[in-house]
Amino acid sequence: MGRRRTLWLAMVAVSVAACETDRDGDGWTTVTDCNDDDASISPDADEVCDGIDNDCDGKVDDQDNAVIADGAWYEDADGDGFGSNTLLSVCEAVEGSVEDNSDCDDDDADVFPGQGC
Ligand SMILES: [Ca+2]
Ligand SMILES: [Ca+2]
Ligand SMILES: [Ca+2]
Ligand SMILES: [Ca+2]
Repeated sequence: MGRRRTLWLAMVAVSVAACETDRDGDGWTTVTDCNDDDASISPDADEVCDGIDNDCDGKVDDQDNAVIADGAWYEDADGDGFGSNTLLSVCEAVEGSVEDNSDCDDDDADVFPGQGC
């Protein structure tokens, strides 16, 4: 590598660093901010159910275990319609999920509130 090319690379490196801007003023620059035009989106943000990656980890909504869902869905392992205490990280009801968490035995479909609980 020639001296000129080394100098050129050094200049490019300096100008790339100078391009590190924080357009939306959220404290994160274009390098770490996955949306530098929206201050509500940054690695500091909470992941919410809105179809976009709010916290810049590459995972959108309920692909992201950190998601804060609007509702609460619990696992219903035995399918009796009553859920266990296991809160699911989902944005909307999925198969095997219910909005209830009152099942005292989620491994037995014959035991549920009013029936053995
Ligand atoms: Ca931002
Ligand atoms: Ca995310
Ligand atoms: Ca989101
Ligand atoms: Ca159940």
